[in-house]
Amino acid sequence: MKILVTGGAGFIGSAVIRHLISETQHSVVNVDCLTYAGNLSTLDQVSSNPRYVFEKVNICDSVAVQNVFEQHRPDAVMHLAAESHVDRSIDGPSAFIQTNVVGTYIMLEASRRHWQSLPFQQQGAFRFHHISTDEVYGSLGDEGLFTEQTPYDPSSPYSASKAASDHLVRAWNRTYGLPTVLTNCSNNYGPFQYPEKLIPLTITSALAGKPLPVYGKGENIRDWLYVDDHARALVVVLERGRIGETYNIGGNSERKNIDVVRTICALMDEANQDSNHRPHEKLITFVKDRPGHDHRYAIDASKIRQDLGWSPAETFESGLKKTVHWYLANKEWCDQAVAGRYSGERLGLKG
Ligand code: TDX
Repeated sequence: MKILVTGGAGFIGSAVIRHLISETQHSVVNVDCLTYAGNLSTLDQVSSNPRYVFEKVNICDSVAVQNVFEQHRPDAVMHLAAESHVDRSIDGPSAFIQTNVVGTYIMLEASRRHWQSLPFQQQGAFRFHHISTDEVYGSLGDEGLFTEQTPYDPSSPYSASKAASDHLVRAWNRTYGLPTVLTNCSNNYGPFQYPEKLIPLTITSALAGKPLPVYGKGENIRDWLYVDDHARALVVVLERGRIGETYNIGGNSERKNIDVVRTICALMDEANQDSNHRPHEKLITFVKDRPGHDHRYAIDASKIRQDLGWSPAETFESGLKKTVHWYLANKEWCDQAVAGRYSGERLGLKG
């Protein structure tokens, strides 16, 4: 199958492409406009493969998107391109509305035109897979889990834009019959994540001996999913998910933020015995809370496990250890990713 992947130079998209090229026979057309968070070096290990092509295209450019469909005639779309950082959405929501809402609309319309032009048998096999987040469900209290039936209740401009895009995808399925599948995942972590998100920011700041900002009291809970487990789940859903269905994907790894940061500090102490910054825990700094900060996310992933046989391979402990070691071994990648763009400053307080 030829799969058009949007956002393939990003953190999750690049993990999906590495998985598709290394572990399957599918071919890939990577459509990415290379924003600050996009980085083609994430694809070095697969980019010379003849089953891989890159198209530098912004999904908001409908003419360029149309050309990509006409030129490559994909059998499926995996739509991952998105602005993803909650704090940036608080400071500047506009890019989130453009890319996540308008960009998804443009991808849906181009997919619909393309799908309608396919011969009848190929129409049935076509898929539009929209990759989304558990943040669309809002915040949990201390009990309960997000299921596929949880009502939408987004809190941030980011999660509201993803919720809007999910609604568009369902509407294109119900109204036009476009064969869609939708997934909502919990917090991803792993190699190549842009060092603005909690885990890579904590690791890179600890390495540099900089303060480790913990919002509020660090009591907020996230449910962590190793990115390669997520990539594998996405391909399972694309290949075997039922049209019109939604699947939640989570790693069964709920942790308080403060515990995540402390565990990273302990791993850094162990890995970097000669560091002057040991014990890294002394760098932890409690800072003003994020506006609209969701208390807890936790995914019930029983549907994807029961219907499609997927479950995560990594525990949080094994995945976090791999991640810390990856960042320690790839300091240069991090330095280049942020150079001239981001220096670890606090984001999300302009609201
Ligand atoms: O410096 C920090 N200190 C801190 O305490 C940062 C950057 C975050 N936090 C807290 C806020 C959250 O409770 O850590 C938690 C995780 O924060 P982020 O890494 O910003 O992720 P989150 O806001 O939970 O959203 C992420 O998961 C769902 C992704 O960014 C989204 O794209 C995804 O949809």
